[in-house]
Amino acid sequence: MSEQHQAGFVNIFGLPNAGKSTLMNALLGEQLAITSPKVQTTRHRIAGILTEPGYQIVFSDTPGIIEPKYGLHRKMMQQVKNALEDADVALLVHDIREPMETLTALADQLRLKVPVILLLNKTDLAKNAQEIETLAEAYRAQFPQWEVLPVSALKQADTHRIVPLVLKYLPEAPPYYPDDSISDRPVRFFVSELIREQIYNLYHEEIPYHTAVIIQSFEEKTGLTVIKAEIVVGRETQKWIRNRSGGSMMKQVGINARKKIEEFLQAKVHLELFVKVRPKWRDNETYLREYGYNG
Ligand SMILES: Nc1nc2c(ncn2[C@@H]2O[C@H](COP(=O)(O)OP(=O)(O)OP(=O)(O)O)[C@@H](O)[C@H]2O)c(=O)[nH]1
Ligand SMILES: [Mg+2]
Repeated sequence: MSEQHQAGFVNIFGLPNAGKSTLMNALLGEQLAITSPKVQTTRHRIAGILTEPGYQIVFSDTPGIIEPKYGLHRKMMQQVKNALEDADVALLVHDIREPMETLTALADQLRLKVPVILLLNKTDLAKNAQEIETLAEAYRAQFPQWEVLPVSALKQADTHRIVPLVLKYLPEAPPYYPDDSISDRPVRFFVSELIREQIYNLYHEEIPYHTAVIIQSFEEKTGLTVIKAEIVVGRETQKWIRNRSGGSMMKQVGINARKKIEEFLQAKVHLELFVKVRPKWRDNETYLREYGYNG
């Protein structure tokens, strides 16, 4: 008799800032998707592959669901739609501080055809266990067709309960990827994301939303990886160059990003960053394609 093996696609979706990327990283035990306190941090759908004896789960982290305002947003939402259509199971991540009604609208909008596991996230911010239980009961009553599980992605509380729930719905199938694959994205993509993460974490207000990061060259020399990256900005601004205390913010982005890239590549890295001004790139089809937002 052949051994049983389950495999399938699990899409992680929800509102901006719900904790989707933090959750995917927790499930994989690896920082694959970038996270930040700002909404709309994730711009691309990213697969993270979990391979264990008996099963392989291909998780997809997606951008938060928003009302599209720019060409960039439309591309992001198309990626969310695509991700939903090919999922075996959907993990719907919901910040417990957000009202329940936001999910009602979302459920209608997306007309879910796949089984849904609703993750009530950020339980570490609840007052006590009773509050969490009361919330969970209310969501179960409202969405009886969904599995409801309270978790904290950040503190990894009860996140170990997610995979067993997913396996209830995953079909029997051979693995889709070799057992040493961790993602569907090339190394360069992760390098550009790690730079973008620092921009999101260090710059305030609107600035990160006007940026894209492009890796121009990536050379592995003996003992050193030399990376040149361009930071595309929507408009010229002094804020790019100086922070409040007059220091160089871009320099700090470079220092922090290099550390994260070295961890990721397990190699010494020399990182050079250049700023390029391209007004209105977020609405320019050619630029969007060039920067990898293919929809
Ligand atoms: N306290 C707490 N914070 C969390 C938890 N999960 C995520 N966060 C924080 O919430 C913020 C957003 O997390 P992300 O993982 O970037 O959220 P996201 O849903 O991927 O956001 P977008 O990609 O912008 O749609 C970050 O500051 C996280 O550290 C949690 O369980 N508890
Ligand atoms: Mg994200």
